Amino acid sequence: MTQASLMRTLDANSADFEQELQALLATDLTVSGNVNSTVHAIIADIRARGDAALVEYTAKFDRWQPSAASDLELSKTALAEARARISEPQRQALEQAAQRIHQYHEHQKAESWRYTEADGTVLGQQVTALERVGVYVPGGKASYPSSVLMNVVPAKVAGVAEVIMVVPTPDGVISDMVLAAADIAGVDRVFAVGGAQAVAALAYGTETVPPVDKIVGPGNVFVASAKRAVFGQVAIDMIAGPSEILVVCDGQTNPDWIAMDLFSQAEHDELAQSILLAYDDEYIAQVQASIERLLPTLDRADIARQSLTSRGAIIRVRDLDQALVISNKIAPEHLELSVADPDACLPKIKHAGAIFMGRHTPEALGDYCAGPNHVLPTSGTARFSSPLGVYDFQKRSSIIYCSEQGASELGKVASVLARGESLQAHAQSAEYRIKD
Ligand code: HSO
Ligand code: ZN
Repeated sequence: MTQASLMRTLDANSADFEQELQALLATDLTVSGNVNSTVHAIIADIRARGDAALVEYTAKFDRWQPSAASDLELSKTALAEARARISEPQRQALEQAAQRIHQYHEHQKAESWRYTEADGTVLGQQVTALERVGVYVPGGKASYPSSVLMNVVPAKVAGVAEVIMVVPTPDGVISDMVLAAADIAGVDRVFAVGGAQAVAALAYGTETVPPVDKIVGPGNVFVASAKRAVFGQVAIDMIAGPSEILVVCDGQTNPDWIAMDLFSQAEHDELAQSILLAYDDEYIAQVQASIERLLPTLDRADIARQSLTSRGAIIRVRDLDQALVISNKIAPEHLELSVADPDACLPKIKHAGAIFMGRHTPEALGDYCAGPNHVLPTSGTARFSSPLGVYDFQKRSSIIYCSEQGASELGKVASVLARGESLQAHAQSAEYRIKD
């Protein structure tokens, strides 16, 4: 491992690479006991005192005093006004992104299905939408209008009847772009509340905030801890870890492009992780030079530098095949295949949240407007989970409709199994339907 350049360089063929890789990927996401106990107290208080507690926490944590709980809700007019206030290019970009995200997610809709057996028995699956969903939108530095679109649009495409958005308004201030995005995405109601108190209000309901069936959307440690605590009362989406990008490059992409792609994750936060896999020493040196030259030009250079030096890496691999093996071990949230023939790589990719194919597909396009969702599995969880999508807002009911003859035949099977389990009523219930 060399430390001369800003990002550490690892050699995939060195003896201690496996250990180095494990150390690189290690994240400590344990939440302090203090956070959890604060969150549990807030949830209990919201359950006990409803709106009164919600107003008090908002005054305390967001530093503005609602005169009544009804002040917490933003009117439809307020959303429309925010949409009118933003610039024309901003409005058009949000509308275009929303339209493309909508179109992509239309393809994900699961349809109900059924089939009929020879004896007339019908079996199937009926798909229904969740009725009411809560979307948490963070305030402050991670308040992204694009995330409003990414969380709300799939819910709407699924057919969720009511989408309730909560967003903290520190010092009473709220972003017009966030409100405009909410309006464009079709949010039904918006409450200016945040933190664990907002999650508790969505989970259990207060006099003003209606209880929802599922809560989605990113948040700080308090929000994440609250989502974990209310799971079971409501469904939740995955709890996102820091953002990651893995770039695999064949050495033919402009090194400035690769440097900027790595920065695009690194600028999110100090814990974000950007990794490059490449196999040509000369090319690696060129990317390092681009990084050194371009990093100081970023507004968020400090955050990006911290992320790249503490969690970033350039890994020298033997060839493309070795790069893909390592990529599967990492199971990255975002995988950029900056190579001549990304289609040839695709069958070898087993785990990745989103795959960006070829030199002309930077992750940033997927973050905003390509169409697929930017809420993706992080920290290696792409091994077993998928991007947020329409299917996260749908559920399935099984359909069983026996014909007389079908019930008679199945009754015999069920009877034997039920008696084997010593469940007499089950057996007799089935046997009553057996025709002699
Ligand atoms: N890259 C982030 C999403 C995002 N990027 C929002 C810009 N705005 C998710 O990993
Ligand atoms: Zn991003």
